[in-house]
Amino acid sequence: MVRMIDRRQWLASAASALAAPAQTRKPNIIFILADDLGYADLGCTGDATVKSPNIDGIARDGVRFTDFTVCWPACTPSRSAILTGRYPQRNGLYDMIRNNEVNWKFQFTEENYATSPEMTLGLDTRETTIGQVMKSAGYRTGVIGKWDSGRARRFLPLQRGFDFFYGFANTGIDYYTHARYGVPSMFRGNDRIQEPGHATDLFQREALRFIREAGSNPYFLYLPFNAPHGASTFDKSAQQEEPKYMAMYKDDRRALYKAWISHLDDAVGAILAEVRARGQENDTLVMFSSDNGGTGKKNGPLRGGKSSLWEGGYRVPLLARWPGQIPKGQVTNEFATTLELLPTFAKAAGTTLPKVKLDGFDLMPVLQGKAKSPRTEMFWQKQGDKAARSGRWKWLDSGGGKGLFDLSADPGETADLSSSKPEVAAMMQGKWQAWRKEMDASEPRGPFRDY
Ligand SMILES: [Ca+2]
Repeated sequence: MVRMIDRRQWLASAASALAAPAQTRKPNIIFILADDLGYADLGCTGDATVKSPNIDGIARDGVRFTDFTVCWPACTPSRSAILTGRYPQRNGLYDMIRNNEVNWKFQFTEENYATSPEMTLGLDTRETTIGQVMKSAGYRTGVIGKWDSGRARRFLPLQRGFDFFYGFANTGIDYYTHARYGVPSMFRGNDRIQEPGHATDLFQREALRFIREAGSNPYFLYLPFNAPHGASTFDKSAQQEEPKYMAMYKDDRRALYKAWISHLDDAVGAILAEVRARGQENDTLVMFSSDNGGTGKKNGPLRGGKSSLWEGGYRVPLLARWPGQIPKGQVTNEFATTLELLPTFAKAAGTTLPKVKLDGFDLMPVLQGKAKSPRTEMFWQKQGDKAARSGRWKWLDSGGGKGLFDLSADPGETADLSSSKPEVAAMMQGKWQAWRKEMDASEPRGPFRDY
């Protein structure tokens, strides 16, 4: 008797063979974040005196954005948006976790640090982090470097969706002592540790360890280096960089800053080499950015720097590389923000998004040069300072200046058009107020809003 093939079964298997030609491996994702690296302070973004060949290589092998912004012009809130995919004003961490006493050269003891804001404040535990999203997709997840989202145990990475944490939880340390104004601040997992070494070298070592330990499991590595941020120490004469990096910038007014960048670049090179040596290059999406603009009154062609809502305060480099997926050597002026990172990573991992209001979208088609960015608008608030972007228009109302600017013609924000185009200025102010209303209507989150 001839065995009849079940036709429905045959059709189903033929269809699935067509629909899924090969079970593609979930990509590893390494997101490298520099701290206070300015828009134009890499070789590939315009400063030929800065030696950053490995970071430049990410751009050469992939795509570089010229119009990419963070959500806040300084550390903590900028990172909260990366971790949650939500505006800082929505996730609740919309100002710094930073003890004011440090401004007065206050030397902390363990006892008075324990009850200070740097110890007690953190990203609201009701927020879903990118670590939770990637872990639920089967990824091994790690944070190496500057967490800056809460120092009490319930706020530390191991309690926030990450399998691995090596780094510090507050907003800055000394590169060698790893203390923050007298308080030892380096962690492995939930435990504070003290060991010798330059922070950049230690973070490199731990990144290599994390990659090796992941084995064949897909991994998500969030790698926020503290370089090239200034050292958080009162002893301004204390050494903060290795002589070999300082020697690269003899007689340069910004020698230490540039030495920090070149040291960071070597660490990036070692990590990329490890990925290559393990045969993971084509299975790994590598992205690089900065948490806010560089310090100073200008950032290359951009006006303003860290802490300001001029473009120089929040426009940063974004580089992305994924061989075979992202074409080489692209430079794009498509507009995008860090709000796009969580949806992009989740989509690349093939997982679903958390069931909360997210403020970004999957950026991959833009990274691949296949699509225009859907982002046309963006809003910022830092205390009383407000800014809005819509298309080419930038509106700003801040203690450091105000006006309306056409970024397509005037990226340096030199010509205030608010009196010649009052209707546009009014429209932009209205958009900002509507956004603020939406933030006020969202469910309150700590630590600053009443919840
Ligand atoms: Ca920063």
